[in-house]
Amino acid sequence: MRLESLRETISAHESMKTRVGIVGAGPAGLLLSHLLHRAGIESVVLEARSREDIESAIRAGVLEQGTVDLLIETGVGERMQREGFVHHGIELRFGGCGHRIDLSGLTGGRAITVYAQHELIKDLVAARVDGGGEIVFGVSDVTVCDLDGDAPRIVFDHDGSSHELRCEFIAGCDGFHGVCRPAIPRALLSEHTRIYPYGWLGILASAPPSARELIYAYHDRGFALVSTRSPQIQRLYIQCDPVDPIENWPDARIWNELHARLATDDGWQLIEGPVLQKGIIPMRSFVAEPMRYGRLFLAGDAAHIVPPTGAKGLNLAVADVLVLSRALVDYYRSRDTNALDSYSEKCLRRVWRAEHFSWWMTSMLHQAPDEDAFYRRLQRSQLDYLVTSRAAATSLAENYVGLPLA
Ligand code: FAS
Ligand code: PHB
Repeated sequence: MRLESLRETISAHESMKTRVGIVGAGPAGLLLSHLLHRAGIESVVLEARSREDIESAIRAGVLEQGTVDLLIETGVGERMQREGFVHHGIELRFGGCGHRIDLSGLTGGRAITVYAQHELIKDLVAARVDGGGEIVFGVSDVTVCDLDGDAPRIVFDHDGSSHELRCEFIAGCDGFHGVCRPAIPRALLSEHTRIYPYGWLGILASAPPSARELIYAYHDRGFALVSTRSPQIQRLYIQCDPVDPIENWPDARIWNELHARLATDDGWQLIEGPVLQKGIIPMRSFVAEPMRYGRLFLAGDAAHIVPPTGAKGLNLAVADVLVLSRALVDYYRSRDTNALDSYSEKCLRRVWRAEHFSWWMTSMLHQAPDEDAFYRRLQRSQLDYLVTSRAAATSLAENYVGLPLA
């Protein structure tokens, strides 16, 4: 059903019905809707923001091998294959020297693909709308109801009137600040949090790449990361105070810190360019357990957050909805609920592996204001071990490219 006719349906009946109600049109919600559609299972996606907003939000940039393979296998990877950049290694830079980690050589050929999250969002929205998908943009006052029965509902406002979506399952894909996780009774939910004493200042710059692969730099002044978006647009980050107002960071100061933190003994040069966008993101680790309550299933950032150092956030969302889509297929094909009943436990095993890897990468590479010289020696020892031991490098590589999906 195309968007316009959906509006007529909504306005005519004020109440809609579908099999799976999905709250949130981020990577989790959109990919889940796509995977369900391919299995002939109807869903409706309710999104608070506009299509333009979600297709322009600058966020993640690295796709694991498993994510790439899934997008290609399910028919939404064509532009990613054309416009994304496959990277077979990353560089760890410290003490004025760069050390390449041969991701593909250490993992039997697996790699990462650099492809901006908002580009993936465009591809998924196009696939759903072109495939007759039902996405309602600009909803508000969303409430999920009757989760502990077999007929849950989502009540929401849209275009000035109240609506009800009656469904059989609800996927809470509404991110860390959404309404679905809070709908789980507090007594049943365990939340695990770590707040880091630093954040990332990210910029988009109009410049050619300064390096062929991503550079993760450990420096006394703080962490720095060189990533990319295209031959013309580069993505760079520096560790900063998470509560610093962005006004404290004029472009010249940002470039000065990047030059200082990325300097090498062999004269490598960082190429500057006009800064097109800049912002500061705080960092936290967070896991909510369980990821299910009755007919509500949480997926992606609604259930867990990782610091971006391990490039896991988007990829965990993909892993969750692959498990959930398969479990819903089992249910609708044979009323088999085993996979639904084991959804949370199965997802949390991968979530905690990614939480540990992201915490480990973050703790190793960032200057911690409340840590001492002993801690910094441990960081340097860890880095030296990584670039001199095949076993240590293999462990980093297999986690970074992503462990095989379920
Ligand atoms: P998302 O947050 O992407 O999507 C949730 C959607 O739900 C949003 O579109 C939101 O508008 C909608 N929503 C929220 N409340 C709603 C409601 N009540 N009703 C309807 N809709 C509602 N990860 C990385 O791997 N690498 C990175 O470099 C990286 N950088 C990031 C930078 C920023 C600024 C942020 C915020 C996150 C970053 N992340 C990064 C993590 C990010 O990529 C997430 O892991 C990823 O977007 C998770 O996808 P979803 O779970 O779909 O959640
Ligand atoms: C990005 O390109 O945005 C990016 C790359 C690697 C990370 C985090 C973000 O670890």
